[in-house]
Amino acid sequence: MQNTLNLSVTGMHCGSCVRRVTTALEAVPGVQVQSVEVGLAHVAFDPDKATPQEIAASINRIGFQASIQ
Ligand code: 9UX
Repeated sequence: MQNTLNLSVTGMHCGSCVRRVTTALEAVPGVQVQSVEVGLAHVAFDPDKATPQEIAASINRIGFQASIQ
């Protein structure tokens, strides 16, 4: 079962940020990155493996501020 999650992300300003956020999200078990652009991330995830809060935390941990939409 896959759920989807949209996150708004502040602190992103360039393509390097996009790569950093993508890498952080891909490291979370159960998460599949659908798209990341400056300010926004869209992922699919297995709710048995990850929670929206954990997914947001993976972004916050590297210095951005993610908000669950
Ligand atoms: Mo771009 Mo992002 O100059 O963490 S790398 S703003």
